[in-house]
Amino acid sequence: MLNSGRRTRRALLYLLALAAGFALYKHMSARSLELIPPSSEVAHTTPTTTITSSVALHEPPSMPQPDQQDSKVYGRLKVRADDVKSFRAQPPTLFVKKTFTGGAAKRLIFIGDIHGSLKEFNQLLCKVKFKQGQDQVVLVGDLVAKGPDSVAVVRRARQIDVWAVRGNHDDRVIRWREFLDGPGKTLSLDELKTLEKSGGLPYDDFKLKKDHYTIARELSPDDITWLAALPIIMAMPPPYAQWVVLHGGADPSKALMDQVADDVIVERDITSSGPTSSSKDGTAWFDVWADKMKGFTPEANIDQNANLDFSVIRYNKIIYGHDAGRNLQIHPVTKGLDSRCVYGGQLTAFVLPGESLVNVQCASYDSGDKDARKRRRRLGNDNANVKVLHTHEELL
Ligand SMILES: [Mn+2]
Repeated sequence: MLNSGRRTRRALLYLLALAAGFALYKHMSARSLELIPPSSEVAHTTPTTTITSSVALHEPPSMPQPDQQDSKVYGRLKVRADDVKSFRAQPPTLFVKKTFTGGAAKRLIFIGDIHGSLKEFNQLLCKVKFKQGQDQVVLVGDLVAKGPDSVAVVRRARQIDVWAVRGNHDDRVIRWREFLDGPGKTLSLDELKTLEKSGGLPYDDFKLKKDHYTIARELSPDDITWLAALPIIMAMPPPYAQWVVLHGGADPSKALMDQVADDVIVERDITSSGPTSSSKDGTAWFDVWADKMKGFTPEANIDQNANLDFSVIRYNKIIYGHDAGRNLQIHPVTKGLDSRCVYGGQLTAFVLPGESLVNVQCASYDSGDKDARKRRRRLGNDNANVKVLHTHEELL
């Protein structure tokens, strides 16, 4: 009886702490960090994300099967009250790059889903003869999770000043960090485990056995700010103004400005009811996109005017990742670059001008994830320990 009384008191204290943490979090978020793009760039912000409940920490979980996790719609907010705006959850849907850094046209090197494969990232940079200041690397998202060196990949990406879009795994890490910096701030790992068992974690795709939690803790404040600011869709500057980058897919029935962020980062198929993350329930989104583009003339887009109207459907070539199941997909108007690196496939680069493909063979990192998780656990929470151990210059 004594024990159960103590447990009840402890649970009450714990709820109080959660409520206090959440109140503070609301307060901080309300004063919000406004994302101001550099003046040479234009950000179109996404419409407010759907709010499903104001207090849902103990909402019963819908338990997805492990292999269905990628079929979930990500980013549905459960913790926030209606008036809480989070810049982390709401980066620009569309970010239009109007010029290259330094002004001069450069080689663009698009790279598929890296998933923490630092060694292969550096080997690929080496193989394409990447030169900082002369070339611009553009990542299609999913920099983190599954592979061994997620934090170092983020550091390396920042170091070489990549452009990138948000992938669904980046998104999950960002939401974990947001929770751990906010309502979950005071919770120990044991308390988080208890919360997970009772279905009390704020998102269905939060699983403590996955590595997103650890990565979220290890990223420095600067890392997480950088990662969270990545847009959902990025349009390239002249002379590549018809090229657009996103992680999953685009909905061919909508202009780029009107795309739904939650769909874009997970999309694989189009069904009669719209985009889905499934690759079995409809038509591959890139086939539908190619059909749609038949009605438009690419020439209208090749005036190299970066002030193009993104509020109407127009001719765009799209570079994306996410669909490891379909592997490399190179078509006239779409280029799918996820060639299964983290599963022992290749890491692929698509290079403009010239549309050449370059790849490196990857080690197989995601065979159950256990070893990678153990290595990360040993690193603990001291992000000073996580460094870029080698760079591609050292491989030259
Ligand atoms: Mn993905």
